[in-house]
Amino acid sequence: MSTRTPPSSCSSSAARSAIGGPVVGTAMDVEGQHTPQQVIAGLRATSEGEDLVQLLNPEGQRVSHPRFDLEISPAELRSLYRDMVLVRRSDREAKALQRQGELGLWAPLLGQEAAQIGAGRAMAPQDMAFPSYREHGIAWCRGVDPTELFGIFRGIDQGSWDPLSTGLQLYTIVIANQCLHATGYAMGQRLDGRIGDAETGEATICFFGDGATSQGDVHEGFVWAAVYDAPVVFFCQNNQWAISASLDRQTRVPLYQRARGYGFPGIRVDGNDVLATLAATRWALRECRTGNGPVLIEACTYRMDAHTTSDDPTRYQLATELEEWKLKDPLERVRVHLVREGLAEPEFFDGLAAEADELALRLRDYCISMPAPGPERIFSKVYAESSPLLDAAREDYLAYHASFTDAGSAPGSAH
Ligand SMILES: Cc1ncc(C[n+]2csc(CCOP(=O)(O)OP(=O)(O)O)c2C)c(N)n1
Ligand SMILES: [Mg+2]
Repeated sequence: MSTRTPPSSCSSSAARSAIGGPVVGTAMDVEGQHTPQQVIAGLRATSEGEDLVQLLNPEGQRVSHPRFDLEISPAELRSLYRDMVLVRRSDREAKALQRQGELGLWAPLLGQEAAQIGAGRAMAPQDMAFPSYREHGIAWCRGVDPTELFGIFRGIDQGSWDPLSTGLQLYTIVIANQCLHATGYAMGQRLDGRIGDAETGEATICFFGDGATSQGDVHEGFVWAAVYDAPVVFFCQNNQWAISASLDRQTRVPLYQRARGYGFPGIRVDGNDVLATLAATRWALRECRTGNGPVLIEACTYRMDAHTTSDDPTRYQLATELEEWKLKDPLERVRVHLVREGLAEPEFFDGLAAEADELALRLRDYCISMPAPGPERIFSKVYAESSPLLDAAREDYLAYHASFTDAGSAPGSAH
């Protein structure tokens, strides 16, 4: 490709196609209007761009959107805020537990609460979610207790919840792999005739990151989902970074516009706006349940902490970038809105703070007293059914384990 163009953007005006021409549907051409630096800066804007769906701006004011609106009661608004506060508190507690050696690793969600609570609360009980490894807010909405996530991050199990009864598949570490799983599952929903009604039909929602969009699995998932009209919402949390690789290393067009090339709609929402995320995801899931899937949603947000607790973002992220995003904090704008509009009393905030403290204490108590699993567990949790080979390996390993006189020094001991 001979022409290199500035990277894509969360601001539609900055986008150009990979061959250098303007992208259909964008407001203006780049040349003569923006320097490459301005275009890159535009990548990180959630509050700009004419095609960004936003219903609550960073200042906490309701704004209207011609296509998406939301009738929401004060009680529902408080409930969304409560979800975000409690999910953030669990996330912060998990990080502290990791720093104290109680968890092996943690993948923080700080900054992505609105994207996840909006999407999670848009789901109906019969819908199925396919997460990656940072979807703690989705787990919360599906009724999976944060303690269930701790087993994975303490390294003692591979996920302990029931995907069928919760409507949440297990975490996936292999980047983008869940896009194939989700597409296959959604194709099954269609083949089983479980779609057709916006309320009672079923849909699938698949969560992945901006970095994942460069994986072949996303492409394959998009193609199969499109040509089989699979009822799947592809929900991309564009948090601007894939570990240390910034968005301009993934794409030359805004990610939501890629849907067009596959033949399904793509929507870009302010991922720090819980109302916009809820409205757009509700719409997309209803489309899928009706039989009009798939849909791509790009939620523009920001990872306000490290990629994981093993990462040091100060090596590659500018502090000023983080400071800019703090002004778009997903919780703060709802809090300001609730206060300014008189939709919540001080007692509500005090009660919520106490509830968050209680939750954090419960999580900590659970984590530090989590029982270590026996050495046989890795043999019972990988395959659905045993085999002679597996039986032999288990017997060998248990005998080896038993040969240690000091049980605490045996391989596989948690302490
Ligand atoms: C197939 C594969 N390649 C590489 C990795 C290592 N890896 C873990 S997370 C990550 C970045 C993912 O970034 P993104 O999709 O933007 O998700 P985010 O972590 O930002 O939520 C990479 C490359 C992996 N887990 N799987
Ligand atoms: Mg990312």
